[in-house]
Amino acid sequence: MEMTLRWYGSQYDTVTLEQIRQIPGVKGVITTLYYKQPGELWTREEIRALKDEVAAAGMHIAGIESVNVSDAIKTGSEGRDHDIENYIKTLENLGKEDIHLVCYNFMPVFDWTRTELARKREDGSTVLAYTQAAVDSLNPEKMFDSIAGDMNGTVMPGWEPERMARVKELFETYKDIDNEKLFENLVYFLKAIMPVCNEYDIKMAIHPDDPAWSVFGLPRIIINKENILRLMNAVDDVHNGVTFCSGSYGTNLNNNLPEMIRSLKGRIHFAHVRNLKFNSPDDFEEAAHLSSDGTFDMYEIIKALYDIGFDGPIRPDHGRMIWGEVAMPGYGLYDRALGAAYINGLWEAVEKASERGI
Ligand code: DNO
Repeated sequence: MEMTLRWYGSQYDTVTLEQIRQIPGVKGVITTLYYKQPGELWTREEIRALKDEVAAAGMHIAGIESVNVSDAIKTGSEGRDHDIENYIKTLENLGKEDIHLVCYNFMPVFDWTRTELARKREDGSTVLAYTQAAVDSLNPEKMFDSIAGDMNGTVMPGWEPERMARVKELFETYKDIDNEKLFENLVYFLKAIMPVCNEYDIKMAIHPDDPAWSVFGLPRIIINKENILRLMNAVDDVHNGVTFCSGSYGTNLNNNLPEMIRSLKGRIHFAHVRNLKFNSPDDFEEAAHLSSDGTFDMYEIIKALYDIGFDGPIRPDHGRMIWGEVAMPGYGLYDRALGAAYINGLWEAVEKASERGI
């Protein structure tokens, strides 16, 4: 595996490349052209400028998170083929710039959903949290307003104000889309892009839906072992792969994370590793990465990744806000750096134990 950190670009991120470079073991960043709209073409020049900026700080781009998929592609409506054309050209340009991993999602309307961005914990840190009761009592159009005040002046992925201003219209667009239709549209998209992925060896890595159940009655198709394996089989090409996100699949306590990892051998191209602490099955918060702070056995997650021979980028995921840092919720420097150090430690222990036959 390669330890990495997500970075949103110098205009958007409170964390600098210079800081990231000092986290032990991190030489790669996971980044994006954050200003690009879904469906827009990424030029080679823009990609190269980003690459040069990262290289000037002594690092490299280990993957893109995300090249976002447009609503026309997700809903299979007018403009889909045009947007797929742009997606293909973008992948070609990434490939020519020697970038071979792309994370994306196929979630309707909202990317990941949390109901609190700054829940205070006993130790004074604040974390992202979710309660089903809060979602159930909320008008989806008010979702953005209800959390916008806690974004610390940042633009959160999937929660861009321009996008949120169109929430009502977006709901309308998805009104005839059920799980099967959404799945079909995803397969259509993947089949269209596989040739360029093969030509440039670009590994597509779908991010699971978060939380792993339907919110506001919207369809959800990447939430468990059964449906991720169905997708792997529907487009049976190594370039159709997975971002294994423990914090997203883990929102459903019925998902056995190490077992899921083992079932996806050869198809996990990217891993997001974080812990959750469940107060009840309907109320969870994003704990520190440490096993004992949350509900998951992080050792077993890392061991499963090690055992299947996972060799892609891994990144600590949402961190707590600690030590007075003011940053994008979940994406501060300090707790993610602690997460990286912890995951590195687990990996080293698992690797050495295995090499020594322990
Ligand atoms: C949240 C992230 C997601 C993820 C996208 C991938 O913090 O994990 O926004 O990047 O779903 O396209």
